[in-house]
Amino acid sequence: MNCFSSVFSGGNTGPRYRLLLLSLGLLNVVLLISAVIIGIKCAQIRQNSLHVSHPVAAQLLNQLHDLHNNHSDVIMAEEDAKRALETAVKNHAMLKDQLQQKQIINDGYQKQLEALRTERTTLLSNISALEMSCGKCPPGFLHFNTSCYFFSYAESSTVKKNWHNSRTDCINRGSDLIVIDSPEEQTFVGNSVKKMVQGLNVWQNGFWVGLTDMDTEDHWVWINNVTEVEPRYWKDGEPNEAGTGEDCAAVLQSPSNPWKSRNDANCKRREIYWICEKVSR
Ligand SMILES: [Ca+2]
Ligand SMILES: [Ca+2]
Ligand SMILES: [Ca+2]
Repeated sequence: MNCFSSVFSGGNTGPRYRLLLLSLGLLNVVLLISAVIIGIKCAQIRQNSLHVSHPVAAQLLNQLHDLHNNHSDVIMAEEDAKRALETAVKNHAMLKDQLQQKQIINDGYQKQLEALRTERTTLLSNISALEMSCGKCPPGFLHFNTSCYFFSYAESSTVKKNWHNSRTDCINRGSDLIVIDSPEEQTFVGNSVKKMVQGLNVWQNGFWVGLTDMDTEDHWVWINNVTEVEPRYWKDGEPNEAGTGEDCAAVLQSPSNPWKSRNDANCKRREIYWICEKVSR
């Protein structure tokens, strides 16, 4: 039998009931006191906790604030760095363009310099040639070895004559039509003709020389009565005595083979340039 059954059972219930009520009252008092004490302790603990956590939170807030400020500074610094980089890239591109422009200008100067050097070399060569030939040939004549030469093309590219009138012009200049009597002279004439009429029609821009077969067909004699026995100077297929007869010789441009430069042409009908020769002083 438990306490409650013993309390409510039997006839002697008055003192037991009062004892029970007293016990419950004491228990309530004890519980109340305990609750009050616990409440006071909790309040104290809470208050202490607040006293402890408040400075830490403030410190954390300060640090957070500092971090926020630092983050803003970093962002601003990053933006400044971006702008500086963009400016540097633009400056680099501009400098690159300027460098390329200066390179182009420099290349142009280099080419002009090379051209001037070449021209200087040519002028020095011409001066040397002029010094060597100075006083040795009349005006309009070129000096080579022991002779002076007049190329009519150098005086006029529009005046052309037949063989007879060409020889007359040479005689009027105190000379005669050229007599080519050495390989060196052949080379000199070939190179000179090439310089003057290269690119023009070959057959219509030749130069009369003092060589004919007027007296005996196919017996070629220079105007100084020396017979030409060298066949290698004729162009391929020449002399061919074409058409109404061809008894006078001319030198034509022959870039591919300077030795094969001669052609026989009609002395009276063909009008071309001519070359005079006279002994130098
Ligand atoms: Ca000669
Ligand atoms: Ca002939
Ligand atoms: Ca011919």
